[in-house]
Amino acid sequence: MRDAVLTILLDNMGRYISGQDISRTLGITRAAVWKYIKLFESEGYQIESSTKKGYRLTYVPDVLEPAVLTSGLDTSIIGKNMECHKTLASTNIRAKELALAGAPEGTVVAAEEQIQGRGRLGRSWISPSGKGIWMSVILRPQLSPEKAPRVTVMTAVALVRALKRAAKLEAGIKCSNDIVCSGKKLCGILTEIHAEPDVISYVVVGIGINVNLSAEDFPEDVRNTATSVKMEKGRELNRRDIIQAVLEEMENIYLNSFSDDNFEQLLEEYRNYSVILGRTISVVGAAGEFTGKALDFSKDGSLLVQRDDGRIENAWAGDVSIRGETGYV
Ligand code: BTX
Repeated sequence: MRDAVLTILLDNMGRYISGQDISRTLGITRAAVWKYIKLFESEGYQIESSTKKGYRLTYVPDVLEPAVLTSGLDTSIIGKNMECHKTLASTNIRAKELALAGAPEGTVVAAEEQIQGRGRLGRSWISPSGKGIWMSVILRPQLSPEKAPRVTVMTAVALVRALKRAAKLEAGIKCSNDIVCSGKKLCGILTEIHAEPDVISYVVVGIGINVNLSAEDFPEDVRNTATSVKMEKGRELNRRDIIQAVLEEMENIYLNSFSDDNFEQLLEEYRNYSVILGRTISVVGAAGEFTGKALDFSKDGSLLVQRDDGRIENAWAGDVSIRGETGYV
């Protein structure tokens, strides 16, 4: 009932709605509505009350809860089913449990804080409480497993578009898992797939966006290579706007640009956002390290690197780290 009352207020954000209308719609007393209003105020929501006009929601605190994140969300699949947690080990772990149990495509898991946030290759992801977007999306694309990297390409493009739209921030793509701004890491993507030999059964796309972190929120070994939306813009942003933009952009690409026919167009946009194409880079992977020129992205999403001796190698974003000649990018 709490969420139902909140949803009505959110759907009428900035407009008065009478206590009577709310009580009639939900079949509860006006006194019960008033109790919920007091509860929301104690949680940081700002609501104007007028004996004649009713209640008007004027401010939504920066909290992650399904009613807040889904109100006004313009999607038909992604985010229609949503779980929000105060603390999780990792949203990817929770999303994989849900996917295995049959959760519908588009299910989103978000957490205020992750205590075992994970990056690629067993690395950790700093995820302090209330300051970032730590979320995972479950998808079930009808794709053969070798095409799974498309999901990461799609997410990277969606993140760049969403940050531009919701935060007016120009970010770039270092490799498909790594979104950067001012030469520092702003977002990370961890895509995990579960597949039968010839078809993907589910993909969990883990998305980490540093929104309102300050330099002190990062441990010293990460501080020089990490940034946040707040550090770039000089002010805090509400995570809801960014989450909704990300989910909307993801769905837009997923429904319109994901087929074999349209993927080339998406890759073109991806190339435009790349901060490494044409540059000399180091590729660090399990087999060692080599330097070369970042030539292009193949149609499966791998990076083509021309080694100093002329040989061309495919580098898969999930398996390697990429470094600039003199630093992180
Ligand atoms: P990655 O392996 O490219 O990056 C991890 C590396 O980045 C770390 O080793 C560290 O050096 C640095 N790092 C750690 N935390 C941060 C941070 N907050 N900002 C910038 N740099 C950092 C990238 O892996 C993939 C990250 C995905 C995170 C999401 S959050 C939701 C979901 N759940 C989960 O456990 N992981 C994903």
